[in-house]
Amino acid sequence: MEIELLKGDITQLAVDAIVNAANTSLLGGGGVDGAIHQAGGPEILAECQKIPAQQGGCKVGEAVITTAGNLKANYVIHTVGPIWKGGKFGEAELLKNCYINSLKIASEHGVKSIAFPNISTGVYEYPLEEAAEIAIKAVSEANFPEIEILTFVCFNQEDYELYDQKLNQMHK
Ligand code: AR6
Repeated sequence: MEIELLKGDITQLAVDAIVNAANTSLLGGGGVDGAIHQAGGPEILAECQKIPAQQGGCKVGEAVITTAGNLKANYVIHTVGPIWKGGKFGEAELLKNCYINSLKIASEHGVKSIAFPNISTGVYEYPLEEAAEIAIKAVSEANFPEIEILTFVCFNQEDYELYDQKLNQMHK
């Protein structure tokens, strides 16, 4: 799997699937979640609303998949990152699970290209450097041969520079 880095708005990407940093209700929110629902239109929320009835929403570290509505992507994969509480509450494992479970559900749907935002590092306050290390390690070690290209999407320059540095160090 090729790993790419991009600075910009994940809602604009023409990839098979974009990942959303959602919350357990799956009913929308701020940050990248708000941006995805706004750009993708009501179809995404309509599918999300059906999920809780079947599965009880989405637990932290897990992932579900819906249409991408009006977006260029075919799917949105909604995953719920952990809220940062200092690091002693299993946050690292839960964050890793977000990446692995998103890739798993993507591969089950024939996704060949996928883009991730920096899950948990906004409203949920996960320290960016640690989150980046977890994300890069998780996807580098994952074995989903059907997925050809993975893009980390950073929304601002500071995050982009940190990811660039970490990718050069960690992803050989
Ligand atoms: N494209 C790419 N990245 C973005 C975009 C965008 N359009 N918009 C924001 N980001 P956050 P979390 C970045 O807060 O910390 C929501 O209310 C942002 O700069 O969106 O997992 C949910 O409903 C940051 O780097 O997600 C949950 O309640 C990253 O996306 C809660 O926030 C994640 O920030 C989830 O919090």
